[in-house]
Amino acid sequence: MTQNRNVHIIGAATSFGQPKLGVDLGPDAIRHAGIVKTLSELGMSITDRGNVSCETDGIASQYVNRKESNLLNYNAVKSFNTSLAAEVDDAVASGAFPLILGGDHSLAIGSLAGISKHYDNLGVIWYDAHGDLNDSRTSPTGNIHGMPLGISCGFGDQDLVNLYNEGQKIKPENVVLIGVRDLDEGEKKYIKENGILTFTMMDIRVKGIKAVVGEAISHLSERCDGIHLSLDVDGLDPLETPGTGTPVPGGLSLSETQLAMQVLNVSGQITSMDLVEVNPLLDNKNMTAEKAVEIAAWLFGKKQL
Ligand code: 6HN
Ligand code: MN
Ligand code: MN
Ligand code: MN
Repeated sequence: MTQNRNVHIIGAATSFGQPKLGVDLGPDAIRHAGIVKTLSELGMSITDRGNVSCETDGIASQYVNRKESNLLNYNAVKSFNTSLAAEVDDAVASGAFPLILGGDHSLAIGSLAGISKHYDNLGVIWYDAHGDLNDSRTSPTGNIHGMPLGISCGFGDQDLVNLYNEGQKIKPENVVLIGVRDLDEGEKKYIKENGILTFTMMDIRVKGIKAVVGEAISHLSERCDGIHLSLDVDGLDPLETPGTGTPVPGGLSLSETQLAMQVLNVSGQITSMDLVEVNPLLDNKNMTAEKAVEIAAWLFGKKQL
């Protein structure tokens, strides 16, 4: 299989899933860092569909509706993701590879809702320092960006679980976590109870990133009809990607991430991607957005030589 070269960029300029300002500027920061030019030069056909618009009361809702049902900006997250799901669904229906730029990770609720409609057994690689498997009871923060993978697996608030189409979007056995090093107690329990294939940073230090990504691909390719990559830039070490809201030391280096993306590119199995949690207000001269562009370029076949 070769990777789809027809790429639709979708800006998911949301910060509703967490309280820090600026992550909604992530999609434009990644555009400024040259995502369209870089991927075009690799021979991809790129359509930038712009930023998803939606009916919320905008950024003001962060301050006005501080908490609803213990979940920060619950209504805004729901309505944003409903709009995003429709846009992503349309991109996939047109035959494109959707590349969703974030924005906080709560956007994966909508991206997975839109994409999973087109697959019977969508696989997901979650490249992240976190598991994003909380629900309103296990969450230490009430921030929905710590919940999208759990919600997509059918766990948690049922209105979010049933967003865009009824029911669970992905099966826990079709999920692989890579780079984890900050899990909450409820997330650890969920991983164990559901047998989610998990590669912590310690596993990566022992096995090497190439072997880990190889195992992830072989686990998913035998059971899945497509593989979505959800890449949170905090999966990398904060020295590489400082412009992000929940940095955790001890992460993947840029060259490990390069190797991971090259292994995924060679597999030809990745059918969609989220590139999330880029916050230019926390960044140093847009370097995190620049790294995000590099990461996407490797996934789409950029070579060193
Ligand atoms: N992210 N586990 C913490 C929480 O608030 O639930 C952190 C979540 C971070 C989420 O980085 O996408
Ligand atoms: Mn994270
Ligand atoms: Mn934590
Ligand atoms: Mn995340």
